[in-house]
Amino acid sequence: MSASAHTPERLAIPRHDWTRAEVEALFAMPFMELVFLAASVHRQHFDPSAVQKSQLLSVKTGGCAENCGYCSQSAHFDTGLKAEKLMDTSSVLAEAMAARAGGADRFCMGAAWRELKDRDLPKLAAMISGVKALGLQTCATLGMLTPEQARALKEAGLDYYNHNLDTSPEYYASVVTTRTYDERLDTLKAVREAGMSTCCGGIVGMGESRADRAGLLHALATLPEHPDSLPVNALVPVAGTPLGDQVRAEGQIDPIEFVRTIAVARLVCPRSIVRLSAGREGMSEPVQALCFLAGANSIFVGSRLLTTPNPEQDADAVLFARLDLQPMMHEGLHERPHGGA
Ligand code: SAM
Ligand code: DTB
Ligand code: SF4
Repeated sequence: MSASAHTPERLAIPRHDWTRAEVEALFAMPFMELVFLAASVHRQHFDPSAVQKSQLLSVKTGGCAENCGYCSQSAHFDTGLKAEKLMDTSSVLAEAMAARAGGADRFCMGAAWRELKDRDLPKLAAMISGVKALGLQTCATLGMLTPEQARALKEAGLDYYNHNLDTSPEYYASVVTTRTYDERLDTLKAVREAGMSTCCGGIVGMGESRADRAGLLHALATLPEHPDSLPVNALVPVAGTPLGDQVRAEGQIDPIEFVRTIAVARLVCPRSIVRLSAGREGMSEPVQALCFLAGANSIFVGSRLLTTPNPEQDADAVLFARLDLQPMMHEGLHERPHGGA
C-alpha cells in the first residue's frame, strides 16, 4: 500500500483484501505514526471517550477436553482448578443482575467445553433469555457449534458469540493440537449465518513472533465479515499450563508491542469494537490509556474474568475518571439503566 493510502479517511473504509505484507508493514511503522493514525481512524467511527463494558461469568468451569496451552481449564494440565457442573439458571441471573448494577451492558457466559452438547441447550436457552430480559446484551462462548445449534442460540436471544482464532494459522499448532483453525472458521461461519454478531480475536504474549500477531490480525481482517467485537487478550500466565509456565520463565510481552497490536487491530478492522481484554490486571494506567488512544474501546469489568482476576470496580472507576472516559451503552439499556428484572 502506498503512503498516500495511509490517510485516516481511506483507512476508515473497511477492507477485506488486506495482504499479510500490508499488515506487517503497519506493525513496522514508527510507533508515534502508528498510534496517531489508529487514533485518527478511531475518531472516524467512534467517540474516542466511549468505552463499552462487558462482564464475564464462567457458567461451566474446568475439565475441558481441549489442550489450549494457555488455559487454566484444560483437563490436560494440572492448574489446581476444580472442575464444576453447569451452573443453575437462577444463580447465573443473580450474577447478571449484579453485573448490570456494576455498570456492564453486556454479559458473557463462558463454558469450558470443546463443543456444545444438545442436551445442555434448554438450560443455556433459559439463561440467555433471562439475561436478555434484564436489558443486557447477551454473549456466550461455549466451544464449537453446529449450524442448528447456532440457530437455536439466536432464537433464545443470543446477540454475540465469542470464538477466538487466538493466533496465526502457522503458530496455531504450537498453542493447541486438539482442534484446527478450519474448525474455528466453521463455527464462526455458523454464527454469522444464524444472524448473530461475532466476537473474535486472539491472545498475544504466548511466545509468538510479530509475524504471528500480524497473521492473526490478517486472518481476522480477511474474514467474510469483520468481527463485531475484536478482543485482544494479553496472556494471563497460569501456572501449570505450558504457555503460562514458559512466559513466567521468559517474561511477558513488551507493553509497547501490545499497544502496537491494538493499533493495527483498529486500522485493519476500523468499525469493530476492539476490546482491551484479558491482562489488564497488573497493566499500568498509562499503558491502558495508550491502548484506548490506539483505538481500544471496550473492556471486561468485574473482579474476575473466567477463572483469573481482573481490576476491581473501584480501580476502573478511577481509571475512567482520570481518562475522562464514559461508558458506551447500547440503547435498550439506556432506556432503563436501573430497570426492573
Ligand atoms: N471453551 C471455549 C473456547 O475456547 O472457545 C470458551 C471459553 S475460552 C476460555 C475463551 C477464550 O479465552 C479463549 O479462546 C482464549 O482466547 C481466552 N483465554 C483463555 N485463557 C486465557 C489466558 N490465560 N489468557 C488470555 N486469554 C485467555
Ligand atoms: C476473550 O477473548 N477473552 C475472555 C472471553 N473472550 C471469553 C476470556 C479471558 C479468559 C482469561 C483467563 C481466565 O480468566 O480464565
Ligand atoms: Fe477448553 Fe476453551 Fe480453555 Fe481451550 S480455551 S481448554 S477450549 S475452555
